[in-house]
Amino acid sequence: MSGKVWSYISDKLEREGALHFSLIDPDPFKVTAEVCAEMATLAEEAGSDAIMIGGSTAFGIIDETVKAITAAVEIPTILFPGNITGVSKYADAMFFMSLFNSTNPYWIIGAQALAAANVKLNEIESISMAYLLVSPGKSAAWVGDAKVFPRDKPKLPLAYAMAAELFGFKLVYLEAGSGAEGGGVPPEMISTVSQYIDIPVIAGGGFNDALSVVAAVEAGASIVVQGTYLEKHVREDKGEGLKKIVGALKKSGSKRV
Ligand code: 1GP
Repeated sequence: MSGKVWSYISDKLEREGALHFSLIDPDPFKVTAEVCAEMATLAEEAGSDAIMIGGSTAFGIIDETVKAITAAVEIPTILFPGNITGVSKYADAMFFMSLFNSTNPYWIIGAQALAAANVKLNEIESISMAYLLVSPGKSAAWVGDAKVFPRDKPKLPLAYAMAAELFGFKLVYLEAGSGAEGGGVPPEMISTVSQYIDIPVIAGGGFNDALSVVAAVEAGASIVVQGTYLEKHVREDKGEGLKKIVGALKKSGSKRV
C-alpha cells in the first residue's frame, strides 16, 4: 500500500499535465456523511482526480464521513487535516502538512508531532506538503495564526517554497483560504513560485469558475483545488458545471505534456 496514492498523483501529472482535486469539508454542523458521499460521487463523475477531506473548522470525529466517501468513489481520498482531529484510518492517504508561515509552532510542528503515532500505527500513506497561506487566508489563517503573504509579494512564498523543497517535501500548497474573494491565488504568485521550484504546486481558495482555474494552470499550478464551488453547485446541477471546469483544466494541462 505504501506510496500508492503518491504514485497515482505523480503518474497522472506526468500523463495529463494538471489535475483537479475536490475538497469536501466534513463539518457535521453543515453536512451529513451521505451528502458528502453524494458530492464525492458527482465530483468523480465530473472527472475530478481525487477527493480531499478536511477543513480548519472540522470539529468532532470524521471517521463516518471518510468511510462513506471512500466507499463511494474509486479515486483516492486524501485527508487534508486542519488539526489532529483530521486524521482517519479510513482514507487512502493524507497530506502531512506544515503551515510554514504560521507564527505559532503548534501549526508548524506541534500538531504533526501529536498526530504522528496515530498516522504511523494506522499505516496511513502520508504525503508531505508545505502549506502556505496567502491573503486573505480566511478561516485557515485565523485558526492557524498565520502571517499571510501579501498578494503582491510573490517572492515571499517563493522563499518558503524553496525551503520546503530543500527539506524534501513532496508538494507546496498556495492557499488563499476557502471562500476567498478575488479569484483565488494571483497567477503571478503561482508563476513565480512554480518557476523556481521542482516540486508540484497546488493552488486553492477562491477558484469558482473555469477562467480562474485555467489561469492557475497556465501560471504553473499542477493541481487546482475546489471546495466552495462543489458545495454550492455539484448537487444542484448534477456535476455538469464541474465537468466543464475539469474539462477546461485538462485541456490546459495537456499543453504541458
Ligand atoms: C480551501 O483551497 C481550498 O482549503 C478550497 O477553497 O473552498 O474556496 O474552493 P474553496
